[in-house]
Amino acid sequence: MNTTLTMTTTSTSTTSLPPAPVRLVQLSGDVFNVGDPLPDDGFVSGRVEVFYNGHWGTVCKDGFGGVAAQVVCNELGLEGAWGRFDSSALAGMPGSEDQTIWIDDIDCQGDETHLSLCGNAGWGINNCWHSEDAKALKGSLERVSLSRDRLLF
Ligand SMILES: [Ca+2]
Repeated sequence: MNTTLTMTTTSTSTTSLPPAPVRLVQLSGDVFNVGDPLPDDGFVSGRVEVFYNGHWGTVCKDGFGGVAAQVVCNELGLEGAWGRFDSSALAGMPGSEDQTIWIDDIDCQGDETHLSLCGNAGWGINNCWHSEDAKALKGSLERVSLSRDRLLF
């Protein structure tokens, strides 16, 4: 009698999720979506959100640096300057406390077409607070340096 032994390997590292849209929710409450035109001053910033399972959720800042911010800006159709920043002014943006934290432990290479294609812990798996919500911006460094936001590359 022949028996076949099947070995199943299980990855314990990060996973890659299907492409999911992102958006930036600005401090004003205005939402910047894929393909939206830049404001006249060429500056846009906000909380990074990703759409999954029927609703928008947030992204934890763990692993979210300049490379991940670049992926976000590329996905949004923004070229040029980019960055990730942490801002006390944005930390308590309305709405975030009610949202699911969809992505944590992000690990981007920089050439991903969607943020969700970067390595991460899996949908909804996180150990974060909303005070750690990732933010991203696109704008000139001159404009950024005039703000009170703290740039973290
Ligand atoms: Ca984490």
